[in-house]
Amino acid sequence: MNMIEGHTVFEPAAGIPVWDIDPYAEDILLDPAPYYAELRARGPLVYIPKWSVLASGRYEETREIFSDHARFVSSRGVGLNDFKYGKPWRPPSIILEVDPPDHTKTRKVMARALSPKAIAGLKEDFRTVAETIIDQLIERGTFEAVADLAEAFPVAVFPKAVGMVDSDRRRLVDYGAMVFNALGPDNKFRRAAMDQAADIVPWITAACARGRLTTDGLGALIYAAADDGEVTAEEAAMLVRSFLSAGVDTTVTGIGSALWCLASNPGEYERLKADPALARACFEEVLRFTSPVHTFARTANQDTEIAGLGIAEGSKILCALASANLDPHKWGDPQVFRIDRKPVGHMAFGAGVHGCVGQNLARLELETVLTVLTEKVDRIEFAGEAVWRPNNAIHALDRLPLRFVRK
Ligand code: OVV
Repeated sequence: MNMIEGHTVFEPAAGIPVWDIDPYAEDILLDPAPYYAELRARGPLVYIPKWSVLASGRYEETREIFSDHARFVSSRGVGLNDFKYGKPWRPPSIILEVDPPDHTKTRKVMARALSPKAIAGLKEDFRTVAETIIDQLIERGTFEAVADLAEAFPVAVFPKAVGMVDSDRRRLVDYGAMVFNALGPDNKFRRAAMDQAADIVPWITAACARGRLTTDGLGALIYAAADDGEVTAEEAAMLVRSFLSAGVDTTVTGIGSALWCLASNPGEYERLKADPALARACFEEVLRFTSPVHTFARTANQDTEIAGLGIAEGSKILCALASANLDPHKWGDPQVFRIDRKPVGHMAFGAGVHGCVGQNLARLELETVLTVLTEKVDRIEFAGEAVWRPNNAIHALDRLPLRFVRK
């Protein structure tokens, strides 16, 4: 069989434009908006010969693909590699890289551990930590917001919420980057991330063991489901691994991007200060506008079609969630960051049965940070140039020099 990047090579059906581009090129990962605009303009689907994949960047079709877990499966991997043909770099996630009915069981256990009730208990601690960190940053005046706030806050609250005895900021952040870079081709970003696997993966695996978790955290809720026979003890460890895969880099990126949006749009920060109840809506708009997870793939599990265009079984489809979130047909003025837009239906958390199971926790983190900012910080100003960090699946800042002017 003719393979590329771990999946079968296929020819595009009639009517699908061929586009000679590499969506994983560094310049595109750093500044993807022009790529998204052209992707949407070329059609509902394009064929990219460089990696023999289809790509979807319009809102409607991207949503259709994501909403149909039977035709467009996750069990063959949500990156370029097709798990049907090759061994994945790590044992597949038993919630991300799986389809119903297997998915239904693990999703239920995770959804319970991340329920509004479970999350509500974290509120006070999140606020205390946010106040402490932000007070220190105000004292310092200028600081590097990726390390000093976007990473510092989740790494202070999230491992503790999970109940981790071992917490290692660098390894947790880099594991997230590894999981997301692994979804792309074997390019320099994936290789650089994978170089750290020998150090990080055993550490992550050990940290998920029941004996390395407190009895009162989210991790303990997962192991309680093992005691009840809903999942095995091995599956419980795998689900705790999913917390660490999906819960760190994503929220780090969300906080960094929120600060970048507000520093770039001081008028919107003024509106947030005037009405802090908009913190949650502001976060949803940050997600729509910046889409931390820019791309997830699906695999066609049968011959099918989208928008009348043929899709052969085994086709990998890059679903550019970030592009769907910037589609003018859906959003009217997508290039405008407006904290009261309330972008219902944005794709940043995905859609369908795989829609982000941790979104309530992500919202609590961001709502807390944004609320504390409005209480203490009068102005958020750039103190240098924002620099983005290329990643095959995440659109994140590398450095964000800021100044907080106290209220
Ligand atoms: C990158 C990512 C997102 C969601 C879930 C997981 C990973 C997982 O490992 O379960």
